[in-house]
Amino acid sequence: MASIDNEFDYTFKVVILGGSGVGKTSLMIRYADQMFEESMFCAIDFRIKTIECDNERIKFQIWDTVGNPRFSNNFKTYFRFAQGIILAYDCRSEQSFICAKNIGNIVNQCAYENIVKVVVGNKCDREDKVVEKSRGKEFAQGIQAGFFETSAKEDINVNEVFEYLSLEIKNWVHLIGNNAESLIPKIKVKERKEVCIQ
Ligand SMILES: Nc1nc2c(ncn2[C@@H]2O[C@H](COP(=O)(O)OP(=O)(O)OP(=O)(O)O)[C@@H](O)[C@H]2O)c(=O)[nH]1
Ligand SMILES: [Mg+2]
Repeated sequence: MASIDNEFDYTFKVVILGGSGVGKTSLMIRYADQMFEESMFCAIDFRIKTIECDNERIKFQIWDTVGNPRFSNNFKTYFRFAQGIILAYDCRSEQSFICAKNIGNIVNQCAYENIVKVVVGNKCDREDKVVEKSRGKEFAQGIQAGFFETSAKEDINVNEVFEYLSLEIKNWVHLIGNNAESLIPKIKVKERKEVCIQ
């Protein structure tokens, strides 16, 4: 749940989902550590990043996931407690776009109704793009998500993704009250259905 502790006005949990190799870990590391490495291996892990937004202190707890579909059941566990989801695909891979759409369906069926979603077309620094921006936007609109093309490598739009999440999550927190306790009963979990990822 979105929670409030003594040092921060809010703690927001955000999960990064998407197919294998789309750059989930790279996006998390770029945002939290301001770094990019060509080759890194990282199993499910999280990073903390704190920011100020409209004079309020926000602590992001950012969860990375592994893109391999074998772990698909695991990531459902992650977004059940998250306030925000980043759904990433690789602009150069049609397959990763299809995978993001499948995951988007699962999110819409299983996650909290007011979860804030943002679709991210990563690796936009590359010229060999196969998924046009307009298709990414259309997909995002269809699942009521924000949309950005990003590059973890060149640091394009990564901060903007998290700014979007912080503003949108804060909006609904303000709508339903600042008391963390009061959030719990007001967040509805939609009916769960099993959906095959591939
Ligand atoms: N050109 C370019 N390469 C990127 C970008 N983001 C990630 N990569 C590269 O893509 C590869 C995969 O990146 P990861 O961050 O490991 O991808 P992942 O989604 O975490 O992969 P899994 O954990 O295996 O699911 C690595 O070689 C990265 O260096 C980007 O924005 N631009
Ligand atoms: Mg990874």
